[in-house]
Amino acid sequence: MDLPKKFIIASILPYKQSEEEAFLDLKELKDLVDAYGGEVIEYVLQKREVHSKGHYLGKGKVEEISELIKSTDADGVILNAIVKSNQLFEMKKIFQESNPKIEVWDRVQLILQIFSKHAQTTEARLQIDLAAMEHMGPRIYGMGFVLSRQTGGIGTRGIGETNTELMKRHWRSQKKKIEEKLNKLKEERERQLERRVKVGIKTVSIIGYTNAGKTSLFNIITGKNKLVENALFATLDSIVGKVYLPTSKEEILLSDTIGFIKNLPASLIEAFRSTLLESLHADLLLHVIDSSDSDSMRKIETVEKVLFALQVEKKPRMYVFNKIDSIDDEKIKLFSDEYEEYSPHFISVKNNIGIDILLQDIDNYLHTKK
Ligand SMILES: Nc1nc2c(ncn2[C@@H]2O[C@H](COP(=O)(O)OP(=O)(O)OP(=O)(O)O)[C@@H](O)[C@H]2O)c(=O)[nH]1
Ligand SMILES: [Mg+2]
Repeated sequence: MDLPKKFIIASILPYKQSEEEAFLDLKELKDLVDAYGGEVIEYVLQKREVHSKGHYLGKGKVEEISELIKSTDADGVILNAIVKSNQLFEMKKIFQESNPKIEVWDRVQLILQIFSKHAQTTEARLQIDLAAMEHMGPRIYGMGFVLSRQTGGIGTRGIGETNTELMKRHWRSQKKKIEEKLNKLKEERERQLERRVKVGIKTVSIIGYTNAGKTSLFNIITGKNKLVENALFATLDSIVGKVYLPTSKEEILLSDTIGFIKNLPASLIEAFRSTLLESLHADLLLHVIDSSDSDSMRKIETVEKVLFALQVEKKPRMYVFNKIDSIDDEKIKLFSDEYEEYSPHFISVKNNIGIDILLQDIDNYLHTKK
């Protein structure tokens, strides 16, 4: 089956949300569609507070989208929210009258599709499949999500629309299989970590919103050459590299991992918990921020919320404002006042500014704390 490429994006605008926020949300959804490799051909906005039970959007909007599907070559509809799978299913049935091949996704499904495209390791693929199965429930087999080879997804397509009981049973047994495979991999990871703790190697972890420049920072510090891309979710796996600190000459480990984004359901955060394990056990977190992003403060908050969900909100962290080649001094002053308690650093990986001082301060931090 071909995955959809041309999308109509629909968003509900709650009355309390400002136009500016709504615009930023849509912009991010468009960036996500770009990262997926698709194209946005129409936007549909609906102003209403409570979403309609049966098919999420109001009747009028559903009709409007049906007409748009007929008059364009759209083969996908994306709702910019977390939507129940039965609502998506109901909408899909209606939209199929306009185009039998239409797929209807919510924001999470789009993110999962991007994840599954970028996942490199078996573990990442299994995690994504598990998150998708949890998010979509047994309806997953009829919702255009292709499970990876590791999960044994081949040959299961199509059950969804014919036999509900069979589909549920299959879903349960597949989910169990993935969980077992993941547990084995997780144990291996934990053993590695324990060995490191025993040897006494300190770890510093890079975290932050997607596209902030985390991998760029990781590369410049470790001398590695991991993929850097101006796209959301270029990195999905955890990577660890060795670093020699400038003064103490101590060898530490630096890790880079998946970026965060808002509106991620708990199941996805849970699924990536083991990928984030390195960060969860780190001695210090470097929270990298794209300072040139007009929405950076809201993104900082999102990251803080995810840290809270992962129960690591008490971990010491430094805020590392990246891309200062693209902002003025006034903005630097604003950030340094606002986030004083997080020992803000200002860097540009692009122009190699501030990296030495950052490393020196990491060294100082690791050697003065109790
Ligand atoms: N102007 C500017 N751009 C930068 C700088 N550092 C990184 N970038 C760009 O920002 C984009 C994202 O960089 P990545 O390092 O892939 O970001 P990331 O945080 O690892 O992103 P994900 O892995 O997708 O979450 C790329 O296009 C980089 O070239 C910088 O200092 N200045
Ligand atoms: Mg990255």
